[in-house]
Amino acid sequence: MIIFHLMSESLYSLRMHARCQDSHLSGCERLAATDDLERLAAEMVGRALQHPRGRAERIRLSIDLVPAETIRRGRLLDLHTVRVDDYRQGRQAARQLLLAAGVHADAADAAIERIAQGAAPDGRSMRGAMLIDAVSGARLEADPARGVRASRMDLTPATERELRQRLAMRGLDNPHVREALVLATKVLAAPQVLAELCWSDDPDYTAGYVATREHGYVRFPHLKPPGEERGGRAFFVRGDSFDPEALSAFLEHAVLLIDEVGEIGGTSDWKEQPCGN
Ligand code: PML
Repeated sequence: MIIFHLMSESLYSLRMHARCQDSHLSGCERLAATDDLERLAAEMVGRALQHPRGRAERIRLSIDLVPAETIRRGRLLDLHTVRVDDYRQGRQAARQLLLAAGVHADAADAAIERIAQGAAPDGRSMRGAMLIDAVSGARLEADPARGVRASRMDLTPATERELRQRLAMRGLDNPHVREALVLATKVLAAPQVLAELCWSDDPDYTAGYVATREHGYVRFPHLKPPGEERGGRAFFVRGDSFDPEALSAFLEHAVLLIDEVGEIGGTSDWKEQPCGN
């Protein structure tokens, strides 16, 4: 549950997007106090230049002041890991969790297949997420190449320190986990979103997750085979009450500063549900 209240200090929103050979390479988001701005901007540029899929040819860095009165606060989703043998079992387990969150089977299957095949029109990974009608499986985003982005969210420095310590105890303190957990927390704060499915487009990183309000952020160490570059995100929405403008405005523009760590749980074995069709 996200609890919102007002901040007293303004912050800067930093957003980086890097491209290589005319396609998306890397992107990230931070919120920073004035004192941290230069350090974080330099870190973002370094990251775009050292990406495992290549060296950035174009880096866009946007920095915007965020007035104090527009900043909301919240708590991270709880996290735990489900052990799966390989990506096929991982996708079955992810599907099962999506169904438990109210996503219909055809919609879950369509999203898994689209991410696996490269959801952008050119068959590559999208920069943003697909918006999927949780009942019909129809794609709802206005621009299927760009998709929808979740932006302007971060941890307070003290929360980041605590999160890193607690993730380190589980061997999970890496940027993939930290950034995905923050992003999923913002996505699930949107009342229209039922669930998120994601796996990485980094060929060396096979893990992914399903995030839901009931179960939090559930990681699967394998949602794709090693070496595979295609990955991405799907946000499942209730088609009957879907308001595209309100959802995009919240995901892309509302500012969320997270000041509380949720539960960082251990690893459990996946158990197939007999009726998980
Ligand atoms: C990404 O970094 O591209 C997405 C990462 C998803 C999984 C992160 C995790 O291991 O929990």
